[in-house]
Amino acid sequence: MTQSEATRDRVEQALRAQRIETASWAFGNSGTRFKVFAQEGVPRDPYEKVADAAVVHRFTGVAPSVALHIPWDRVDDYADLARHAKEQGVALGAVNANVFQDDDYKLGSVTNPDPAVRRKAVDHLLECVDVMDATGSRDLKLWFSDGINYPGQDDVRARQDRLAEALREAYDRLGDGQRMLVEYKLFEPAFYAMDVPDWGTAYAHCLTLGERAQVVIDTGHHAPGTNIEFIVAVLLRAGKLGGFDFNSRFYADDDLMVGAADPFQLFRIMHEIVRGDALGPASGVAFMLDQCHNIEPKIPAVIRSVMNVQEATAKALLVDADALAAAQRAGDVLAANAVLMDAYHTDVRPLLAELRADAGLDPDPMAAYARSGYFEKIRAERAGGRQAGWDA
Ligand code: RM4
Ligand code: MN
Repeated sequence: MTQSEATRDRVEQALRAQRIETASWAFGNSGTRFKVFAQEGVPRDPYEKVADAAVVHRFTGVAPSVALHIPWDRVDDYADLARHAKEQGVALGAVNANVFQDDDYKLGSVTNPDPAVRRKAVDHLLECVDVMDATGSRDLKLWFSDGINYPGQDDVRARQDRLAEALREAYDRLGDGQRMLVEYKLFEPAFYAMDVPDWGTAYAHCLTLGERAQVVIDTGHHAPGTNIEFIVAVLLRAGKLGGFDFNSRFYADDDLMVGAADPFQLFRIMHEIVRGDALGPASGVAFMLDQCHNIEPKIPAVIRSVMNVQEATAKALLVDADALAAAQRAGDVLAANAVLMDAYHTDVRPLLAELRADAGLDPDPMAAYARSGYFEKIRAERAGGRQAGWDA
C-alpha cells in the first residue's frame, strides 16, 4: 500500500465510523421572540419527531440517534418510544433537561433563592435520569437558564453553592454507564451574570463532581471571536470534553445550521478532535446537533448539517500530521499553516459521495430526500393536530 492509499484508507475508515446525533426539537416549529412561522408536515408528537430523525439517518447513514428534550418529548411510556425508534432504525440519545420554561423559574431553577423551586428543578433532573433508564440513553445534558439581570439581584457565590448541590444530587442518581454533560452559555436569558457562563465554570463543577461529569460545548454559546478549538484542545487534554451541541451563529445563539456561518471554524474544531484522537466512540465525545430551523425546511436542513459536519471532519482527517509536526518542529510558521490550509481547501465531496455509494446509500442525500416523496407524505398525513414546538 502506498502512503496515499494508506491515508485514504485511514480517512475512509474514520468517516465510516463517525456518528452524529440529531435533536428532536430541530424537527418541530421554532422561531424568534417575534414570530414562529409554522411549516407543513411538522411532527405533532415525539413519535413523529423520531420518525423524521430516522429519515435523516436513512439518507446519511451516520445519524443513528436522536436527542430528546423533556418535557417537550414527554410520553406515557418511554420504553415504547425507544421501541418505536428502534423499529425506525435509530436509538434515543441524550436526554436534555428543561428547567427554563415554568413561571416558577423566573429567578432561576436550581439556583433559585427559594428552596421549594430548587427542589422542583432538581426533581426534574432526577426524572430525566428515570427517562434515561427507560430509553437506554447514556447522557443527561444540562443547560441552565439561571442567572441574574442586575448587579446585587442575588448572591453570586450562594448561587454557585446551590448549583453545586443540585448537580451533586443529580450526579449521584446516575446509573452505571450514564454521564452528566454540563453546558455553558455566555448570556441569555440572563443579561448580567449567567450561573454557568463559560467552560471554566462548567469544568470546575465537573471536576468536583467526578469522572462521569463532563463539559459540553455548544458552538453558539460564546462571545464573538472566541477561539472554540482552543477550548476543545484544553478540555480533551483534561479528559473532560463530553460532547458538542453543534450549530452556527453570526451574532448570538442563532442556532443556524452547523458549518453554515463559519465552515473554517468547524474544520478547526474537527482538527483538534482528530489531533486528540477523539473522533471515534471510544473517546466518549458526543457529536450532537442543537439547531432550530426557523425558515428553512427542517429535515433537509438537518441532512445538510450532518453533511457539513462530515465535510469538516474529512478535511480535518486529511491534514498531513507528519508534515505539520515537522513544520512545527522546524519553527516554519508558513509551512505549518499551509499544511492546515491545504487540507481545508480540499474538495472532499467526491470522497464522501463515494463512501455513501459504497455503503449502499445515494451519493447525494439532499437530492435523494427530495426525490423520496417523504415530504409529500408527511404533508398529507400530518394535517390537523397540534404541531410540535418549544411549548410542546
Ligand atoms: C439552550 C441550550 C440547550 C438546548 C436548548 C433548546 O440554549 O443550547 O442545549 O437544549 O437551548
Ligand atoms: Mn445547546
